[in-house]
Amino acid sequence: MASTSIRTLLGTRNFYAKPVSRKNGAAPEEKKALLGRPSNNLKIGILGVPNIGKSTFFNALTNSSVPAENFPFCTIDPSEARVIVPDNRFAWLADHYKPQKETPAYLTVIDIAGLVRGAAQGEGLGNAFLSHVRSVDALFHLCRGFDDPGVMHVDGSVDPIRDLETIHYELLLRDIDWLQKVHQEYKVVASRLGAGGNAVEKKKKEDFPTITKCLEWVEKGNDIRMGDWTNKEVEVINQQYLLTAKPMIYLVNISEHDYLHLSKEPNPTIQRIQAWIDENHPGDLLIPFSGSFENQLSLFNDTPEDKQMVLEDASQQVGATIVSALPEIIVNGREALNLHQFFTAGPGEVRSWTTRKDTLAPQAAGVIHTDFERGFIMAEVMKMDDLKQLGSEAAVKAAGKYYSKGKEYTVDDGDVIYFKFNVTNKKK
Ligand SMILES: Nc1nc2c(ncn2[C@@H]2O[C@H](COP(=O)(O)OP(=O)(O)OP(=O)(O)O)[C@@H](O)[C@H]2O)c(=O)[nH]1
Ligand SMILES: [Mg+2]
Repeated sequence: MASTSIRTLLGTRNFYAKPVSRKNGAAPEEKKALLGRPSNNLKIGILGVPNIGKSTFFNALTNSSVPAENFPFCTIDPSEARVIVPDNRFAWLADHYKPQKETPAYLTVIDIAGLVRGAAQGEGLGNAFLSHVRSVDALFHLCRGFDDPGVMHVDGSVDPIRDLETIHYELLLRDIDWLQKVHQEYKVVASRLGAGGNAVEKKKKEDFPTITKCLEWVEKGNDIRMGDWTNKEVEVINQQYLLTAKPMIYLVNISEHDYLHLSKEPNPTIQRIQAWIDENHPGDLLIPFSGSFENQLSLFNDTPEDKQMVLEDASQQVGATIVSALPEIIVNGREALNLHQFFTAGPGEVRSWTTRKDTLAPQAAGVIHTDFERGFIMAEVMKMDDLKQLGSEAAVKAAGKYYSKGKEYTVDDGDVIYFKFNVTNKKK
């Protein structure tokens, strides 16, 4: 159960304490540890209140056809699909090497059931829903900004800020409940443990101050991801799978008319939501899109020329360049997950490989094959800009920009790598 302090906050609409900007504070010397799972196979979930176009968006984004009907909780079980990440660097490499096979990077997207007020206490799909949120690594927080009397809203009216607050509040409540339980458990261990205890108990005692700090932070109405945590604290936080630790991108589903006229007419809905983000979650990204427009465009996914014609027609009609919002959404989703790409390139295959930001060369090699990591000798690295500028691998070598990197090398986003490894280096 939530504490009295948060209960008092609950009655007020704007219950968020002023978050501390992540940019504040002295620049730490060591590299900041990342919140979230240390995996290369990360997923982004689509989150929001019911019946606002989440599945419609998912279908348009991933070329799928999950049910998207006009009633709340149309989605119950989550659907998962992969979508190609648009990447000019990959396109350039494919064009340059003209390989037999091209393997781009994918983003894994999950369509989650709608969340209603009271979910943390079991309303709607309640805890089942929250466990779906728990299983993803970042969130597209979708909200409804379109008026359509034909599409019902669970709370009776279109009010995106109310909806955003509903979701934030439920995620926060869930974290508070969770942290209170953990705090209670660790407190008991910490108070009865002198210098003794087994390794698990000692760890709990050691982590207790961080859990206390996190609990105090969320009870004041703050998201975990808005905090300025030390690397040691991040390690503790990452073991708790907290919902408010997940990166979030706000997607506002506006009408087709509003989307087409975005560059010409100020949009009060978008402005209001942007102001709300600036006040409550500074630095988070907002991307407007139109579910119905993207849905129509997706009908032409197999005929890109026709899709282009539709976009050109729309551009002519409104006198502005109209593009699909989906590429920007996908690219930013990948960014929110802190994913990087490195490339292997040759006449056989050009391939984009996904690692988490700050991955060392041997672990990046391990994404290709465990043997590559086990028998890692070196990474031969070209920087994408050098390759593009100098025009060929030979020219990069001649210019002395073909680098040999050892096991301490942190792979950069966009590196083109050839790994050298020794397969006779048997597992111990
Ligand atoms: N006018 C309009 N209707 C939309 C738009 N996007 C979705 N809808 C309609 O809204 C209804 C709900 O869409 P879904 O995509 O199923 O919504 P959802 O958020 O996945 O709903 P749940 O799974 O029940 O939470 C459907 O009737 C859609 O056709 C849009 O951009 N404009
Ligand atoms: Mg749905």
